[in-house]
Amino acid sequence: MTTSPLAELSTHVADLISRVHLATTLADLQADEPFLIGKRSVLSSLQKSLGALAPEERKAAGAQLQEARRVVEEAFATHRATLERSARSAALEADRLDLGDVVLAQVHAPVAVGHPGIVAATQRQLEDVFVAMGFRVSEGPEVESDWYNFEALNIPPAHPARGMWDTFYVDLGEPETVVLRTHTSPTQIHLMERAVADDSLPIHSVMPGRCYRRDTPDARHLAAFHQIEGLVVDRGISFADLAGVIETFTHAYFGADISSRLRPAYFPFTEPSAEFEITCTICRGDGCRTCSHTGWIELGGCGMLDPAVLEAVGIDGDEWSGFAFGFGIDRCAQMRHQIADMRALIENDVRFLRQFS
Ligand code: FA5
Repeated sequence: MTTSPLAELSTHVADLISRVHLATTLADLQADEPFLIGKRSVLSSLQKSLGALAPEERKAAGAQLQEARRVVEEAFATHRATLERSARSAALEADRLDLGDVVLAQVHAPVAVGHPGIVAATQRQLEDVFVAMGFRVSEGPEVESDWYNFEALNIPPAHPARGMWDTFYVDLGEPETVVLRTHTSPTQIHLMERAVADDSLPIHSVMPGRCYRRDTPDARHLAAFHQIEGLVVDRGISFADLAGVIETFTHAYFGADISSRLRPAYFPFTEPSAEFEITCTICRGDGCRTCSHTGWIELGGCGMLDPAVLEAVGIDGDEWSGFAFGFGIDRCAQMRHQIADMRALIENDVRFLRQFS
């Protein structure tokens, strides 16, 4: 009687399964695959030997061998899944960033507390000075129509005075009809229109806010800067009232030792007009780079309201008169804190900013 080629099958299956489990890495298992379930496996040799069996025996032996192969392949797949899982966890573990130390370091580091920027702080101080003098504080939009920024201020299209303000236009509506305001003076118009509509004259207001000009930044200029506008509309107002307000403000804000002066100037919306200058605080009047060696720094412009402006907003110039002024908040901050170059205000160097906390 011949021994069946499958006589040792269960031993082979047990051997193959324990060999599967001997592999401790995916690479080992992969390398052994041909010997475990592939062409070089004992199962494949047994498959070939079945050919020698009688047909009726071959069928039963074939089914037995197929079952044995299923069991070994299942053990192989299960072990491969286990090895893949542990390989993934090992990779994740290797990538893990231990934040313990970092978090601890942050908890113990001193926390830097912010504070209002120097320009914002200056704006508040200026508002306080004017409120103490009896003014109210109002605000207007930064994006204006050509009418508010220019026309209502007696600057019609193509007027040569438009060259005084190098303008950023907003791409809205008809070309060159919407602007980033070049000064806070259009807010005067809004205020006067409102006072006429509400029948609430007189006006004693200051209007701080951001303005934009296509100016090349230098020691005294920025492209986005701040002004504070002043407007008084009342009965019997004269140039002496304007000069008194400017003088009182200068001493209240800069101190008694800083002088101011008014010099004749031209603005289309005031007549007469003046430029308002103070002693340069960097050189105390001796002359330096910041004041272009003049000893004086221009803070702003001012003047008596031009009758054409009163007419544009519907105020009776026979009954009411007034004055307006507008000056640079950044320029005030620069002079008050003796900052030689205004560009330092926008460079965000914390060593500079910390000095003004
Ligand atoms: C005006 O803007 C007029 N609207 C002022 C005015 C108001 C006159 C009311 C009469 C009545 P001017 O262009 O000179 O004027 O600007 C006034 C001030 O704003 C300047 O003196 C300066 O302090 C500040 N300023 C102007 N341009 C800049 C700039 N690019 N960067 C920083 N500050 C500026």
